[in-house]
Amino acid sequence: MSKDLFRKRLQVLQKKYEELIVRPNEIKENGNGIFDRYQNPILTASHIQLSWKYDLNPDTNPFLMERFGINAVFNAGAIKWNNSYLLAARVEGADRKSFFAIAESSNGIDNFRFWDFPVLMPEIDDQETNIYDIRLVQHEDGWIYGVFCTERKDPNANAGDQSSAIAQCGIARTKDLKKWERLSDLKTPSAQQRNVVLHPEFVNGRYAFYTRPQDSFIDAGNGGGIGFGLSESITNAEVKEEIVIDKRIYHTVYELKNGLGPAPIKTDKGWLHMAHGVRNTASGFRYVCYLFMTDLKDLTKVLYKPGGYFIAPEGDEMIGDVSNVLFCNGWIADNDGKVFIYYASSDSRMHVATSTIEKLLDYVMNSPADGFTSAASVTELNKIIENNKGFIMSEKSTHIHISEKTASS
Ligand code: M1P
Repeated sequence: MSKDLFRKRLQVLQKKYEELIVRPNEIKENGNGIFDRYQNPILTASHIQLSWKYDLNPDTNPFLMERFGINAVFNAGAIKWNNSYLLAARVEGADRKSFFAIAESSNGIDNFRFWDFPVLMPEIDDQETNIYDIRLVQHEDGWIYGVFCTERKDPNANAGDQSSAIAQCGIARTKDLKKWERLSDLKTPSAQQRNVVLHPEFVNGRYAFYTRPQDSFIDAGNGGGIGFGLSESITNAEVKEEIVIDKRIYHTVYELKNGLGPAPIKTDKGWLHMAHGVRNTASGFRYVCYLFMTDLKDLTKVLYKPGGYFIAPEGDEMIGDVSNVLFCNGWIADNDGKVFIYYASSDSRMHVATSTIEKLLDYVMNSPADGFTSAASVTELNKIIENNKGFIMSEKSTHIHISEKTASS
């Protein structure tokens, strides 16, 4: 390709890239009243800077080929920092290795732009193969922690088995999200760990972790559930006892496995948690997210837990590298009560949904809990329908017409 053609192709690529980055995001109308979804994903593989994917030197890359393929951008941790909304995204290369990269936006819903370089996370040993799903936590000890999954080939795998892996929890800390200090991996009594989250406050002077004990890499086995445990130290973190605070239950959206999402948000009513639940279907695993609330003093006590999911993949979100997955490991609560929920769809791209603390508390505290049987669901539904008698809008009216019962109440 001539240098002229090279230049023209580069101009087109740059124009398309800029258009994508500055594209405004709008709320999708007619939401469920609990949160709003937005029209566009906020981060995709196309949001990766050209300088990462291409060798931009016409002498060494005359065809202006992509040299470093990016497959997906998903499962981002989130933090509000210096008045900006930062996402630590899981960027997965075409080579299947994941790494973290920080993308920044001034409003939290669009214009997310990656910083110049991805995070160079120090390795803990030469067996660490893949890192992913970071949770960012501003801890009261003054550090920002990144708690993530670190994966190694299972040393006990049969000869020829190139898939079995051991997942554990990696821990790193930073003051500026650029330079990271790697600490020892978390030790727990469980064979494998994924979806570990650091609680933002000390508990009786100790660091508190939410864990997800599991027996093997894919299956929770006899383990599973969202665990909780304390560690004396963060530099050599060890949870000696895991108490399961949110179990897996037969015929629920979290029967196969579950795991905490981001660190919980503190409210005056309790700690608000987002978690994912997984069930198996004829077309593979289905991942959805649900909310629950724990006691402010006793973090192991679940106060409220609505039945079913809070948010599930819909429309285009259902399709991707691993279809039918909605996963969330980042959210930000602003001081004015607005909440930005950063979720990934189908292991492929990032989205935002917005709500408020007031709405999320209303949802968690007033939505019916799971009764665990069809009969219990119908009984609950009948109560709602019964209570709605007299509040039904007139079908003939094109205006909202509230019955006398409302007017007099
Ligand atoms: O592919 C879906 C998700 O699978 C894993 O989640 P879990 O540990 O709950 O099974 C993770 O690899 C996650 O990154 C991924 O989105």
